[in-house]
Amino acid sequence: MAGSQRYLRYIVFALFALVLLYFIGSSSSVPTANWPGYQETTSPGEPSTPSDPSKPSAPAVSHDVSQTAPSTTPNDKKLPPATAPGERMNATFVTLARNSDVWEIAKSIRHVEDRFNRKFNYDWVFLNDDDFDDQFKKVTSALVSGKTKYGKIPKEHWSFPEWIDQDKAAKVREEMKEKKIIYGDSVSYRHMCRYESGFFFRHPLMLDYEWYWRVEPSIELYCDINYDTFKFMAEKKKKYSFTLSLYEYVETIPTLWDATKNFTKHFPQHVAKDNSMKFLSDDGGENYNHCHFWSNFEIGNLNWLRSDAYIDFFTSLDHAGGFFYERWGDAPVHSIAAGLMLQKDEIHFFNDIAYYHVPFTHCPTGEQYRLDHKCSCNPKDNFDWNGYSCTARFYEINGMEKPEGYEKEQ
Ligand SMILES: Nc1nc2c(ncn2[C@@H]2O[C@H](COP(=O)(O)OP(=O)(O)OP(=O)(O)O)[C@@H](O)[C@H]2O)c(=O)[nH]1
Ligand SMILES: *[C@@H]1O[C@H](CO)[C@@H](O)[C@H](O)[C@H]1NC(C)=O
Ligand SMILES: *[C@@H]1O[C@H](CO)[C@@H](O)[C@H](O)[C@H]1NC(C)=O
Ligand SMILES: [Mg+2]
Repeated sequence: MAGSQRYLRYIVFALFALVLLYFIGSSSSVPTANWPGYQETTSPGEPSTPSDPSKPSAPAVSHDVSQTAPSTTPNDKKLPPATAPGERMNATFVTLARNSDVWEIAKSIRHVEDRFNRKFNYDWVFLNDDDFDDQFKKVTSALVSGKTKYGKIPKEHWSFPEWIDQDKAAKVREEMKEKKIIYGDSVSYRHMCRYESGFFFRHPLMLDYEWYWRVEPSIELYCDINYDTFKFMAEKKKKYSFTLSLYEYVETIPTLWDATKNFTKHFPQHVAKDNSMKFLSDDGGENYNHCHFWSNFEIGNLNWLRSDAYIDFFTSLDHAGGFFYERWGDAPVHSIAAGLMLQKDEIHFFNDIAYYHVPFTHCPTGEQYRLDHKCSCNPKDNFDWNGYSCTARFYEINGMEKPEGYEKEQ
């Protein structure tokens, strides 16, 4: 008995010695610095590893460390609180995605969480025409700080309406393929555009919310957002917002404006008096200039999209058939709706949300702003004052003064 006890004590001691040696060894070897365990035990301010500094193990503290240590400066900037205080809005993020988008949406979520949502913990709704698989749910729910919800799109919202002539639609896809129009031959892209135009805000999971922020796979955010953007929208009485605007590819929407004019003729009551027609048209509404807000980013009001005005607009367009006979995008559809049916001052340009969706970047104009908000975008990449952007026009029709230094970015 006594012998086996001594034996046990010996093993325990040997193990302790091994652990000690491991710590001393790893504190000087570069690659292990990435191990979470290592970082935890050596984070600044905490007592360091159990090595005795008087022991000859000192050489284990390598010359690298002793040379760099005096030159490191403590971060004296005040860190923001982990979570913003105050009440939350009735709001959610929303993403339409396929299971195969999991890693690209994972990147997007990480950007949104790091720059904004870790402070606010808003929910995130994921929608798909198929069932989400376990991996998609596991990865995304681990990344989102709020609740995650997963919805399947009902078949009626992701198929051809009965009034669509299938042969005519197929012929168009063939022609567009020959003309090499992007996504011109895709059926699923058309369902996607129609869904984002007319249905996502009516999905049962979305009925629980008043505000949404749309996020697509592979987007990036480049500056800290330190206030509640949903609350801002509500307080300023905004209904729709954007970060990038540009001219739509004409070949995809040849008759969208005709369908719009037909709508306003039948529903003049839905047209706002102080609207943004000047953003959409250079001749008082006769022709569309193809300006639109890029809808892969949107913060908006769901009750507006669920209003009679918007639903009548979508239904009218849907019957005209352009989602299938042409290739109408949800961006011009949302933009025309916002431009005609909202008051001018209900549309907001989020200059402070630095955003990227291939191939365009919105990087806020003004160096001090970028420094204060820890922005990582190159101001040279900013698209706002480029000739293909419609953002200068938005400034002009709203009598807004362009930010200082914009000329240098043209
Ligand atoms: N569930 C599902 N989601 C889709 C489908 N097609 C596109 N989406 C999603 O719809 C959104 C828009 O699709 P994208 O492929 O990004 O279209 P895009 O932004 O015009 O083009 P990209 O430049 O390729 O990003 C994204 O959030 C996609 O994940 C589809 O067939 N099924
Ligand atoms: C959030 O908004 C939706 C849509 O307006 C509403 O039905 C729901 O009751 C609201 N929830 C809360 C908690 O206010
Ligand atoms: C014009 O709009 C009305 C009402 O939405 C619709 O009934 C009619 O079919 C439309 N006409 C055309 C040519 O799209
Ligand atoms: Mg996209």
